[in-house]
Amino acid sequence: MNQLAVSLDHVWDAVLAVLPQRRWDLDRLRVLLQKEVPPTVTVVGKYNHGKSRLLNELMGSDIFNVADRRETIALAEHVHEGVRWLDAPGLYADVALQDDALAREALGLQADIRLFVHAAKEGELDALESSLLQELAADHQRSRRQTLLVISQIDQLADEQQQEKVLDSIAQQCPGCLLHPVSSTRYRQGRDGGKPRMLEKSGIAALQASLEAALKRVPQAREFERDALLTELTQELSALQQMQEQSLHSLQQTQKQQHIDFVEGLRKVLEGIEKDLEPLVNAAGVDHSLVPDTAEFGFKMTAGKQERARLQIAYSRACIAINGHLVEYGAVGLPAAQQTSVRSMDTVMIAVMGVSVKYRADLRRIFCEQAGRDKLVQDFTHYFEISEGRRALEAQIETSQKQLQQTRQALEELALLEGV
Ligand SMILES: Nc1nc2c(ncn2[C@@H]2O[C@H](COP(=O)(O)OP(=O)(O)OP(=O)(O)O)[C@@H](O)[C@H]2O)c(=O)[nH]1
Ligand SMILES: [Mg+2]
Repeated sequence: MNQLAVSLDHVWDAVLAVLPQRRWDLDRLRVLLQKEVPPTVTVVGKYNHGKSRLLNELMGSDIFNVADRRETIALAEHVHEGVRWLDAPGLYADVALQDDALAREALGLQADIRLFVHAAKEGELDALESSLLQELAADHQRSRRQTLLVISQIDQLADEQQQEKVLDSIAQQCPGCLLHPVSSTRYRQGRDGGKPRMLEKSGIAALQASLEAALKRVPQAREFERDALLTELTQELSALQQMQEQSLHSLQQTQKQQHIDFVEGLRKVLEGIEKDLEPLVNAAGVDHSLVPDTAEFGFKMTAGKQERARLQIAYSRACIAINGHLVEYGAVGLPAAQQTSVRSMDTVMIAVMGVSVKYRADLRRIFCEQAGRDKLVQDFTHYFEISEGRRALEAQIETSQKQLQQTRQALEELALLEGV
């Protein structure tokens, strides 16, 4: 494998990974970059329209198989006097779709010049031929690849008048096309039998002249096509890169902003809780909640019971406020690894706050001191960061980064082809 082939493989892999839908163009580009490939002429048309035979006459030797049935079923090539002649199966043979694929490979991938062959006895082009011809004309705009329209087997028409009629109707079907009426049979008879009149009537000389002119344009056309493909691919990759950069940036912004919003929101909730608890935890006088009830009070209400109930209600309110914030940010449940067999315990609230009863000193320490609040923010933020939504966002960012990296790589690789 030579140096170019090795680096081409890298370029292919890199660009194809990002633009798989461009496989065809990449393959064509590869052909164009292999400068040792001679200008390539192929035939396209329906089966039995005389394609193989025409190539043989143009080359001056019977290289390709000719038969009065569907004959050519594989691509065959022959290099003759600096031209690569490529015989292809007839299109729309409908017996084997594979034939069509091969014909299209010759047409789309390999050929610089296409001889579109249509047998005169068929009269007008049919719908499939017309649309293919249009496709090739559109391709010419893009790639500068040339198509010569050949009307073959004209000897099978009754007379000149009928020939005029057929040519006229085909000319109407594709305005602006130069038609090349030919007869391989007349050419062979004229050549072998030394009949100049027959040779002239074969139309082969005129086709050869057109073909020679087209062959002269091939180097220029190849250069144009190569540059056009490189430009198209580069532009597509650049546009993709820009889009991916924007979407990555916006994902990262979202990630950052969500974090800020979660922390700031939580701090606000905690400030509210602190205000709510202040009078309770700093109340003057005896802390009745710490005075245990004895059996003598039975079911009677005591100052201790009342105080403990007040504390419990205030604590519940605090937890409800915090939980509201957690719900808003989707950070309620524990990650799978931390889940227990008791589902009701698998909440971030319980993981952070525990289940122990809280007294004044606990509430003061937890909610009314900076260190307590900082600890809560730290703990809840930890669970927020490993919540499902945050993880998914992180994964999305990672994927975006990888995709962007691939696109950048593809652009770098493609740039290596400039000036090759
Ligand atoms: N009368 C006449 N017959 C021709 C001419 N050119 C080809 N034929 C005959 O038409 C038949 C088909 O020719 P091929 O060249 O094999 O046709 P093809 O288009 O390559 O056919 P596939 O390979 O099946 O797609 C053969 O019998 C040829 O001898 C021509 O100019 N005049
Ligand atoms: Mg053939």
